[in-house]
Amino acid sequence: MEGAVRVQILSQGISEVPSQYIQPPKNRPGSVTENIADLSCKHVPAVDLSSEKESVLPAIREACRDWGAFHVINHGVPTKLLDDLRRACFSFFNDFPMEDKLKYACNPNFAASEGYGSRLLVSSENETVLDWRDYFDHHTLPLSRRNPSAWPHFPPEYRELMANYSDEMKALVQRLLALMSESLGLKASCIEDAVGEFYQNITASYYPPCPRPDLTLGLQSHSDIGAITLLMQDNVGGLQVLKDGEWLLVDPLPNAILVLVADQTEIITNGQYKTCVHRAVTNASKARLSIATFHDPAKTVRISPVSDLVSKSSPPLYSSVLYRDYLSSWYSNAPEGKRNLDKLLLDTSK
Ligand SMILES: O=C(O)CCC(=O)C(=O)O
Repeated sequence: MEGAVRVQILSQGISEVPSQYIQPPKNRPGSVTENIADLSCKHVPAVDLSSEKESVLPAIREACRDWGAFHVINHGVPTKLLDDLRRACFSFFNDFPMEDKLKYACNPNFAASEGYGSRLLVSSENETVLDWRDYFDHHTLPLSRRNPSAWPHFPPEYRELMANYSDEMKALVQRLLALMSESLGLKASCIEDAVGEFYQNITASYYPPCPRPDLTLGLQSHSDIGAITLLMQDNVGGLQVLKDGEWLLVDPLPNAILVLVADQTEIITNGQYKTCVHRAVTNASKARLSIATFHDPAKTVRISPVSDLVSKSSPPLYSSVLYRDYLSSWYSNAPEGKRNLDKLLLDTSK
């Protein structure tokens, strides 16, 4: 079954990549240098959450407007938990037999199904080029969706670490959404109220070394579907964000967490805060790990620009959308940057 092919297996001992992983020239990362410093001349901003609110709010406002992304430092999540979870996830992918890992294989017929997988989209029709990536997707919140027995039992500390991390990410996201709301002059609960109860998924992505980083992508260009994503990566590097038409590498910042504004927050803020288009490139020598924590609305929630950000001089830029419909269009059309969000743009010239 094609859904069961793992990149980690096919990457072993090859010098060329199979044709279905070769990107069309327009999507190729160009010559990928192993020296990350060469590529990172512009940096995603970093916000120190231990600073006074007077300096945090403008920093967040600027980052969400100009980048749709920012690192947070001094965020309060224990460094030991970040290190331990990174190590446990890497160990799952790297140290254990494939036959044991495949016992956790996700269902390739359902989008975002929980478990060990390799393909972002269900239908091969729309996914003509595959990502150079394996992943493990965990359904973590609300608690009614959380079933740790569906997560790896090796290494032994994996499940407990993942559950603790999920709780820490929820608390951090609540704090960040409050700051993001206040930075727009809205009441602190405004964005969280618009999103409603969080549907949280955690995806650990594992990018095996790739013999042709110039022809492949670890993860295709996309913006995240939900409201807000928190991402941690290891020190290998490979995440790029699209800024003013240019792909910029995001330097791994030790112990920082990267905040990515996602599509629903762009709608809720009526375009004041921008979703972040990003992708992952591969490299020839080192496996790379990232852990993304997505916070999405329930499928039954209707998302629209908040009334406080809409006026005669600032009309709604997006039509409202039922999150269920947004999800199914994203998964059936393929992301290609943020084209699914662009489809909701209203013509404000009339
Ligand atoms: O691996 C990365 O740095 C990016 C991961 C990502 O964008 C995702 O999981 O959606």
